[in-house]
Amino acid sequence: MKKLQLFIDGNFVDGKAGWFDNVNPVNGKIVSQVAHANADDVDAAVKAGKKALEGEWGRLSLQERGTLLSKVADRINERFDAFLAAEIEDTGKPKGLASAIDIPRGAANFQIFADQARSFGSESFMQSTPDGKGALHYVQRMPLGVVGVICPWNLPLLLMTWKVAPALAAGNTVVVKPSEETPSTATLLAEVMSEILPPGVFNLVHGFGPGSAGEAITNHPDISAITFTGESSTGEAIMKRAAEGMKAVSFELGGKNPAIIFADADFDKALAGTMRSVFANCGQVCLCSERVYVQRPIFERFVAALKHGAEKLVPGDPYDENTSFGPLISKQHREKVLSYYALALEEGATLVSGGGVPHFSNDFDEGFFVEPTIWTGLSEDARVVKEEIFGPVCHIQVFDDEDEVIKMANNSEYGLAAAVWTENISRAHRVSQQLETGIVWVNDWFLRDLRTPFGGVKRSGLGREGGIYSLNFYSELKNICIKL
Ligand code: NAD
Ligand code: 6OD
Repeated sequence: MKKLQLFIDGNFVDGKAGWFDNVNPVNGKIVSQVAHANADDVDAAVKAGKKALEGEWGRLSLQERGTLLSKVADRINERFDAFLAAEIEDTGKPKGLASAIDIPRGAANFQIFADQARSFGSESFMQSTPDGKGALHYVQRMPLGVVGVICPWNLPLLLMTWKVAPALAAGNTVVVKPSEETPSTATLLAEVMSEILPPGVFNLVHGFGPGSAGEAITNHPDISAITFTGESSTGEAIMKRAAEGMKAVSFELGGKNPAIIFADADFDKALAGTMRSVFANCGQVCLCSERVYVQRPIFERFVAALKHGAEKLVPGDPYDENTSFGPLISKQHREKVLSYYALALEEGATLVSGGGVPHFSNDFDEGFFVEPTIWTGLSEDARVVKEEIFGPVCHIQVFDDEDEVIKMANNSEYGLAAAVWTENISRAHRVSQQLETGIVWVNDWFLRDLRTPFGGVKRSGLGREGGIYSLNFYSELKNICIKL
């Protein structure tokens, strides 16, 4: 059985809390044993991070750090197939998806922040003074220190590197905890880091949240900042702990995202885009649309077309090119999603499609698959319409006019992303500007430019990451004033 170790101070080591199982969601089989870190392991990782800040790493110029991060990007690309296999084994996602999104973004995240590090400038201000000689102020960007990076399981490499790369570009060291469900690509990344970075700059601890490595990171007095992606309630728990010691936090949290399809949309493009935004990665993307609003003249046609699309999705072997639909991440998550399938019917939904589990007559029956599921007919107050399910689901609601749909879209405790489909450019601007979300896509979904601010409002997050916004979070600014 494969063993995945911790990586602390440049060494692969066992965890002091023993081992836990890593399960393949395609068939429920255990594929590796993972070293379980306790608070002492986390403490060793933090100490290594502090030591590295005082050593060679702390003395590198931005340009030199940029060069090292470029090498990390290159190495991920060179080991593409190993990363791909590891991501597929942990998540069961189709090979086409992982090779188009997860692994390339893992490399791209390092490349963009390598480029940013190389081109990083700093502001200066000239001040006039009573003696007429003036003063020059300039801004120095300093690292925060040791940054705790806590990650989810849905896009494991993508979301981990999205935070590790800018943290390192800004000169910090990191203690990373991937999700307990997806430890493999993080372990491969540690192998890459061991070839390129000084010991202690990248430290990896495996484990769970409460009472385990995650909580130990949030409690550690020498962690300066925590960057976290995951559920909103976990973000709230982390924030309470981070208050002690005044740790900076950056949170990318849950969503209950609306997709709004106007009757003037390009129907086929809106349909294809909504198929992706509802069902991509089995609905396990924080940006997925679980609330779909369709304008009355095209409502019936759109519902029928989405049903047709959902029923053509093929679940199964991630390596089979015909497979377009993977499993949910775990047995526990499947139970949660299936509980919403039952709840939707209790709440009076009309089941348009799915609602059950697919059958295979092979060991995939032991995996964590569910059917893509569409409902209509619920009120906006139904729990299924309000709560994040994080599965391949949507409820489709009819609407008549802009004001009505904006009100419904904004009637959520979340505010991460929205998709708007219309061919009317004025409407596109008008509606986008009124939506209470961190991101609005018009006539597309999950189209990313890594320089743009990414994050959510309300319970969907705190702060923005991406390009300079990431570097602002991961650096401490110092004003130096030189009296001339
Ligand atoms: P989760 O909150 O259960 O776990 C995320 C990570 O936090 C894991 O590594 C877990 O071990 C750790 N953790 C859990 N409790 C902790 C605690 N008390 N202290 C410290 N660490 C703790 O989330 P998940 O189930 O892994 O991911 C799915 C959720 O993530 C969904 O809600 C989804 O919307 C959200 N998400 C958001 C974004 C975004 O960009 N906004 C991106 C991806 C996922
Ligand atoms: O694309 C990104 O940078 C990003 N943070 C995506 C988040 C996806 C959520 O599951």
